[in-house]
Amino acid sequence: MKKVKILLGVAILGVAGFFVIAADHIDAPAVTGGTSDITDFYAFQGSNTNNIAFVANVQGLLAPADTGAASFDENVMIEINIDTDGDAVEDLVIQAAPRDGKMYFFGPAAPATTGTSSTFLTGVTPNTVDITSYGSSAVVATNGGMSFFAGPRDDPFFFDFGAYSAIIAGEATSFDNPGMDTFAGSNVMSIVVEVPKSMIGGSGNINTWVETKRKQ
Ligand SMILES: [Ca+2]
Ligand SMILES: [Ca+2]
Repeated sequence: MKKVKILLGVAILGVAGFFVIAADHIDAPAVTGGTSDITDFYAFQGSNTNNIAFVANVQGLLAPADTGAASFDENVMIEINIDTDGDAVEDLVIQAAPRDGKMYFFGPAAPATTGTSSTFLTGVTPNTVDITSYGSSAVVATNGGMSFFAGPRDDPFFFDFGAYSAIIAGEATSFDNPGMDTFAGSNVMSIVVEVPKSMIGGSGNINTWVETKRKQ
């Protein structure tokens, strides 16, 4: 489910019909708990049938008391990759990077480089949204049929990590009923982009994944 290089996080993957989820809480040591640590990636139909929404969450397990001080890292780019022709190579990317309280979104557009290295898209005008502060109503920016959000959110992921670990260790054979949501009450830093499917193109089936990349 996960490939890690030093300073690089990748949450994979998903095929088919504009609905995918990839999960990746609890990460490899090089990025665990860091500002580039991906928790989850979601893609699903947007607010109408013509749109698709992408959600990338990082910096998981933020305690409420710590969330107000959490921030996106200005040296970390979050890149949403979209493969539209089934070869598992991105044809389009959406890139997000913060500066001075705003999140800048580039694309979707064809990347100059594919794979593990990325450069910011050139020749496109980024869209911006004020990063929502913890406890405030969501600030959403819209432009050209696209919508953008960036800020802390309650982690929507549900998983009983304690029971999972016990099963893996051979100390249990099944999950408890009810289970315990390890992520209940914890927060993530989230970016959300909704775009018209017409901007994605292709056959309607896509592969999509998210990467975080630290400035070198
Ligand atoms: Ca491709
Ligand atoms: Ca890429």
